[in-house]
Amino acid sequence: MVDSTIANAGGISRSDWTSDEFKIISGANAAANGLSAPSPSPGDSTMDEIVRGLSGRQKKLPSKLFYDERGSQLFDDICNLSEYYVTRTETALMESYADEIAAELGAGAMLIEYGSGSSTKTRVLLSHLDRPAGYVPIDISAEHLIKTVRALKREYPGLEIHPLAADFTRPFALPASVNGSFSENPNRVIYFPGSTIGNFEKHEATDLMRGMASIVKKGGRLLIGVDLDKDPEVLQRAYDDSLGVTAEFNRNILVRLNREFGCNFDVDQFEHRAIYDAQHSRVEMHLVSLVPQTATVCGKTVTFEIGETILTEYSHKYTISTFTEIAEQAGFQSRRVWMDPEELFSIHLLEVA
Ligand code: AVI
Repeated sequence: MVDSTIANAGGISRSDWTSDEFKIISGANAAANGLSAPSPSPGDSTMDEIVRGLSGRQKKLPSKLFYDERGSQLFDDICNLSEYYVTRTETALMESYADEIAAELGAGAMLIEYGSGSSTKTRVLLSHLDRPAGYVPIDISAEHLIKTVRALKREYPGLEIHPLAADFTRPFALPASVNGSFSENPNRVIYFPGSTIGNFEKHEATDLMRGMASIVKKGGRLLIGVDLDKDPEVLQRAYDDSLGVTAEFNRNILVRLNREFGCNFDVDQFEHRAIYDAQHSRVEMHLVSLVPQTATVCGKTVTFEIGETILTEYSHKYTISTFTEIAEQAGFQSRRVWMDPEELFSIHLLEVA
C-alpha cells in the first residue's frame, strides 16, 4: 500500500484517474482544509479555451492538451529519439553537475516540480540532494503521476512525496499535507526541467515565473532547464523526427479532443508540420488540413480550408541573456548557469531577489 495522497486541482477530471492505492483530495477539499482552492473562472474552462482557440484566424489548441496518458507516453518516446537532443543533453548536464547543483541547493530542500512527467531528471537530483525535506511532483496527467509516484516510492523509500494532479498554468493549491511545511521551510525550491518554459509565449513565461516567485518567496529558488537557440536544421530534425513519433504526438491531440470533448476530427486528414521561426527564435508545431473539411467542436462547426493549420505548440529557444532578461522581469536573479560544451542546453539556478 502506497501512503501517498494525490491531490487534484486546476480542473483535472477526477473520474479519469482514481487509483485504489491513492487517497484523493479534490480542489474543494483543499479549500475545506483552509487552502485557497483553484477557482475555475466562468468562461475559462479547457473547453472554452478549445473553442476560443479554434475560432481565431490562426486556429490554435493549448499544448497542455498533448499530455493525456497516450500523449505522455509518446512524449517519453520522443525523449528517447536520437534526433531529440533536449532530454539527453539536459540529463547528461544534470549527471555531470549533480554534485555542484546539490551543493548549491543545500540540505533539507523542499522541492516542488512543475510538469514532473516521468521524473527522470529529478531522480538524478534526488539521488544527490542532502536529506530533501519532501518532493511535490505536479503533473497534468494523473495516470502518469500515479505510475511515477509508485516507482519513486520504491526507489526512495525515505522520501516524503506529495503528488498533485494539476494544470500548473492555472491557480492551484498545494496538497494540505505540504502547504504549511513548504512556506515554513527555509529551503524552498521549484524544479522546472525539460525546457517546458519554452512552450509559453514570452509574456506567459514571465507570468508563470512570477507565480513561481510568489510561491517560493524571497530567498526561494528556481532550478530551470532552458533550451538554447541553435542551427535550424538541428531543430527541424528534433521536431519532425524520421520515425514519425512527434507527428503521432501532435495528431494525438485531435484523438483526445474526439474522445474527451465530443469532437469529430478526421485525424488522418491532418498532417504534422514543424517550422522554425528565426524572428521569434521558436519552433512552431502545426496540424495541416489535407482537404477542405469541417469538424464539430463542442457543438460548433469549425471549417478548415485545404492547407489551413492548427497551431498546437510553440517551443521557444533562448540565449543565456534573453532568458536572464525574462527571469529578472519575473523577480528572479541569476545565481548560476550550467551549459554543455556544445551549448545546446542550459540549466539556470535563480533566486527571488
Ligand atoms: C515539453 N516540451 C519542452 C517539448 C518541447 O521540446 O518543446 C514538447 C515537444 N514537442 C515536440 N517535441 C517535444
